[in-house]
Amino acid sequence: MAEEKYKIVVFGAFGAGKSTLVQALDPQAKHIEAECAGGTTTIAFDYGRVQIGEKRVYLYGTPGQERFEFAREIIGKGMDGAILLVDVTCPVDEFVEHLSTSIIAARIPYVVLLNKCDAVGAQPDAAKAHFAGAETKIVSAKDRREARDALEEFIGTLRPHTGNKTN
Ligand SMILES: Nc1nc2c(ncn2[C@@H]2O[C@H](COP(=O)(O)OP(=O)(O)OP(=O)(O)O)[C@@H](O)[C@H]2O)c(=O)[nH]1
Ligand SMILES: [Mg+2]
Repeated sequence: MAEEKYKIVVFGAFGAGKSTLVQALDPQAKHIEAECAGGTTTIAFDYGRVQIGEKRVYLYGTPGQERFEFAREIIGKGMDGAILLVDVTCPVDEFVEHLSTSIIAARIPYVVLLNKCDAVGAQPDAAKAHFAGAETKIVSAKDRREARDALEEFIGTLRPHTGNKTN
């Protein structure tokens, strides 16, 4: 049986935890980052691979800064599914709305992962209500088990891709 391949792209605002999620799912993950106030930020993309049984998942994390829209468009090409990662320690803003609208417009299967639920001030219920029309799951991207469970659950809802996806 041919190995099933999935390209999954993680979207989310600046600092939502996309790199943390990809790293939790694949400790060998690579990413290109730059120094910024208070830490680092992704300036190109995160890349990781995860094996779930017969399923090979290629994970791409996007840069969260608004000015990297072009990079998000390139990285998103040919994706089989999208993860919208939302930081529940701050209110959902216009940019997160824009990401959500873009994913829906592209008719890509997606899940909203409500992140940083372990943090002080987390308001997962408010975020869950905001995305009431979508599949949502409460996680902490820092928790490898939770991250893995969320990915497995999402991949289980997708149709297999057996084309010529590389990497
Ligand atoms: N408490 C807590 N902190 C988290 C969690 N996930 C990420 N963080 C922290 O949030 C900060 C930003 O995480 P990143 O993974 O760099 O966020 P990002 O979405 O990749 O950021 P950009 O690439 O700049 O868009 C880091 O300090 C992480 O340690 C989480 O589940 N819980
Ligand atoms: Mg990042």
